[in-house]
Amino acid sequence: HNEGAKGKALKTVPPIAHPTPDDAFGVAANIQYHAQYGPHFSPFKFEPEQAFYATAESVRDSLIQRWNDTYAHFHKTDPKQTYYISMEYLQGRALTNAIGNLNLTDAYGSALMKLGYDLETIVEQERDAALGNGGLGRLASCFLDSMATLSLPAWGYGLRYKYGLFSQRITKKGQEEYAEDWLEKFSPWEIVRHDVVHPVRFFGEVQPQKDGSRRWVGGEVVQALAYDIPIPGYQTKNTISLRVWEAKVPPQQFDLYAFNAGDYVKAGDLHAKANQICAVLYPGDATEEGKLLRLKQQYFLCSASLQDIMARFKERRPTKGPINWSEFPSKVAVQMNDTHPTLAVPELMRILMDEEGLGWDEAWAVTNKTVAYTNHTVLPEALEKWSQTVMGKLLPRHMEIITEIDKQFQAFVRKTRPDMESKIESLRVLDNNPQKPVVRMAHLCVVSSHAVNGVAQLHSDILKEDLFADFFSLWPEKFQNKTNGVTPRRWLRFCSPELSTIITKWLRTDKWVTNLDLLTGLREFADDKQLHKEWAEAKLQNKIRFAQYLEEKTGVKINPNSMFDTQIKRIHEYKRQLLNILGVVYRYKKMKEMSAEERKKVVPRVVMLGGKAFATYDQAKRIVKLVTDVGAVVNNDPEIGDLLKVVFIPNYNVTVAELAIPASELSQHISTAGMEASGTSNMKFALNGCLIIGTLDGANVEIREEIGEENFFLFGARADDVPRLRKEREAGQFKPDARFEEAKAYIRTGVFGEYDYEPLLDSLEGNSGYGRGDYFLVGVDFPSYIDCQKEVDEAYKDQDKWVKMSILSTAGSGKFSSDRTIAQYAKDIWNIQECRVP
Ligand code: GPQ
Repeated sequence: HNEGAKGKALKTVPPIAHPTPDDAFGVAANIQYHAQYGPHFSPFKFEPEQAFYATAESVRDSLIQRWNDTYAHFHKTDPKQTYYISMEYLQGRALTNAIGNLNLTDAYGSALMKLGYDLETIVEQERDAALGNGGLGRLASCFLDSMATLSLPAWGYGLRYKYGLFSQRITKKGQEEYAEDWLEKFSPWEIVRHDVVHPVRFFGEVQPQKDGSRRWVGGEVVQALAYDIPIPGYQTKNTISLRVWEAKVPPQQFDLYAFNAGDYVKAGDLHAKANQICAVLYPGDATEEGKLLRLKQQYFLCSASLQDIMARFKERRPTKGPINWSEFPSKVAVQMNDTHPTLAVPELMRILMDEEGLGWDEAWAVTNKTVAYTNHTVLPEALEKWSQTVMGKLLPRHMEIITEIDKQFQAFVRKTRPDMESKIESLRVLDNNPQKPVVRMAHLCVVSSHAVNGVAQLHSDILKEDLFADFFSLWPEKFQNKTNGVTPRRWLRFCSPELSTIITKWLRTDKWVTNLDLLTGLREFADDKQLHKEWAEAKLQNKIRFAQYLEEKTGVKINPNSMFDTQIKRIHEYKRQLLNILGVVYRYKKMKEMSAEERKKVVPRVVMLGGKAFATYDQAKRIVKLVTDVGAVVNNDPEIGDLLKVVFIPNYNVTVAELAIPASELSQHISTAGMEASGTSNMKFALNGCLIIGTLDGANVEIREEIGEENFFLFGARADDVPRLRKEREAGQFKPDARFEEAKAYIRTGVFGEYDYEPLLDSLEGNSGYGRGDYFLVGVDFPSYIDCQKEVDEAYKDQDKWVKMSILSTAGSGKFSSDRTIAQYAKDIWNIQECRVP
C-alpha cells in the first residue's frame, strides 16, 4: 500500500542529477525538457502558462527525489509518526515557496531569464489551491510547512476537492460566487498513487457474527484513491506529504447494460454519487442532502486515512507472529483538526475490533492513547452536532460504537465522580432530546482523546473555565494550550523579500527564518535613523506594489503615501467588519462637516476590507454590500479626495494576503472579546511590522504582551465583561453613545444609496428583530473604538514614532512562528522526535 510496499522492488541505479543552486543552465534545460516532452501542451509554444507548468514540473522532479529519500528514511528508522487529519488546507500557490525552500530561487530566476521570462510573471500564472475556508485551513498548511522544516515524521491527510473555496466577484449587487476550478487544466504538484486505494463503505447494515462480534456489510462502497502533494522543508532534505483522497468507483460498476438500453443516468449513477463526495469544499448544509453529503465527506476522509495508517503500521511490523496492538500508540499519533474528523474515533475502534479482533477495552485504550483533539471555536453554532438518525443510516456500526462510548462514559462518571450525577445529561456524547436526537461531536472528541487543546491562551482558558468546564474537572490533565503560529517562510521571508533583506542585514544572519526569536535582536536598533530609512523604504515599495494591484482589480486609484489600514478575514458578525465600516461612516461625516483649514490636519487613509461571506449568510453579504456602497460615494467625493478611500479587496485568498499584509501599516482585529479563538492573520501583520488596532481577544492578548502594550492600539470590552454587558443590553440598560447613533442615522439618510440596510442596522438595536439585539456589542465598543482610532491618527503624524513601533512589532513576533507551535505539539501531545534525512 505504501512507500515500503512489499513485493517486487525497483532496482536502484545511480540517481539522475538534479539542479543545484549554481546551475542555471541545468535548470533551464530541465524546464525545456518538460515543455517539450510533457503530456499536456503543444511542444513548440512557450506562453507564460505553459512556461509555468514546465517550471513547476521541473521543481517537482527535485521534490519527488527528496520525498522518496524522506519516506525511505522514515521506513527504515520506523519512528513514531504524526498524522494530521483536516477537512481543510489553504495551501495557496506553491512555486515561490518550493524553490525558496529548496534554495533554488536564483537558479530558477536566471534559468527563466535565459528562456525569456522573469520569475514573477511565471509565479503569477499559478492558481491558488484553496481547499479551505479561512484560518483553520491556513493553520493546517502552516503546520505542514513547520513539520517538514523541523524534519518531523509526519503526514497531512485531507480531501481532494474538485472545486475549492468559491471565487468571489463584486458587482453592483454585492458578492457573487463562482466555482473555483483549480484543477481545470491540472495541478503540477500532485502525484497520483494508483497503487494506494482503500474501500470506504456507506449505509448497509450490521450483522452479528456467531462468535459475538459484529460486522458491517452491504450498502455502497467507493474507493479512496491517494494523491500526494509534496511539502518541502526549509533548509532540510525532508519533504513530507499532504495526502488527499479522491472518490472513485471501479469500472465494473459502470452499468453497461443500462447504458446500452438508453438509461444513461442509471448507468453512471454510482460514478455520479462518488463524484459528489469530493466535488466541493463545504457543501451548503441548509438541506438534508447537504448535511448527509458533508457527513459522507467527513467519514470518507477518516476511513481512508485510518486504513492507510493501519496499512503502514502493519507494513513496518515483523511478518511473523501476531501484531502487538498495544504498540500502536507508540508508532502513531492522530491529531483531529477541530471536530470535522471526529469519526476517526469510531472508525479506529471499528477497525481494531471488527477487523483486527481486539476486545472493547483493548481497542479503547489504543484509541485513547492515539487520538488528540484541537478545538478552534467556542461559537455554539459552530460546534458540530449530527442527527442520530442520519448517522445511524449512513454509518450504522459507528452509531453503535458511539452509543457504547456514551454508555461507558456515563458509567465512568457515576463510578468515579458521584458528585457529578446532575451534570451527566449535559455532558453525554448523545443528546437524546426526543425532538431532535443528536451526537455531540465535541463531547465525543473530549471523551475519546488523551489531549484537548485550545489555540491561544485566552481561548484555552475559556475551554477550561466555560465550554468544557465539567470535562476539565473530570480530566484536568487532558487540557492544554497551544497558541497558534504562522510559517515565517511564506509570511515574511518570501512575501516580503525587501523587509527580509533588511532584517538579515541588521541581524547579520538569516537564521531568524528558522529561529524567529532572533528577531528580538532588532530592538537594539529601534531608534537607529538608518534602519528607519531602510524600513520605511521597504514598506513603501510594498505599498506601491499593492496599490497597483488594487487599481488593476478595482479601478480605484490610491495614494501610496496614505496610511494603509486593512481588515482581511472571513466576513462574520463576530469579527465585526460592521464596526469598522460604521467607524468609516462616522469619519466621513465628520470630514464633510470640517472647514478646508481643519481638513488639512487630517491623516490621509485608505481603509481596505476583504473577505468572503458564506453563500447563504445574508447579514455577511449585506456587510460586503455596505462597504462597497460607502466606497462608491467616498471615493468619488471631490471634497475628500485622497484624504479617505474605502476599498473592498475582491476575492481575498492566500495570494492576495501575501500582497496585502506586507503593504499594510494598520490592521484591524476587532472581534467581540471572547469570540475569536485565536486569529492568525494578526500574527502575520505584526510580523510584517504592521500595527494592530484590536480588542483583548484570541492571540491579540499574547501579541500585545510580546510586542509591548505601548505598540498596540487597544480598545473595547474585556471577555470577562461580555456576559454582563449583554445582559445589560438586553435589559435596556445600555445608553448608546451619540456618535454611534449619528453613524447609523447617516446611513439611514440614504447618502450611500437606496439598498435596504435596515436588517443590518436593526441588528445593532437593543431589541432587534434581526440578529440578537446587538449580540456582538458593536454599540458598546463603538465609542472606545472611535477614540482609539484618534490615537492611531496622532501616532501616524509622528512618523519616527510610528516606524519605531513598526520595528518593535516585528521584533516582538518571534513567539508566533508555527515552528514553535509544532515543536510544542511534538513534545507535549504527539511525543515524536526529529527524523532528519542524512
Ligand atoms: N476557525 Cl471551528 C476557522 O477558520 N474555521 C472553523 O471552522 C473553526 C475555526 C478559526 C478560528 O475562527 C480562528 O480564531 C483561529 O485562529 C483559526 O481557526 C485557527 O485556529
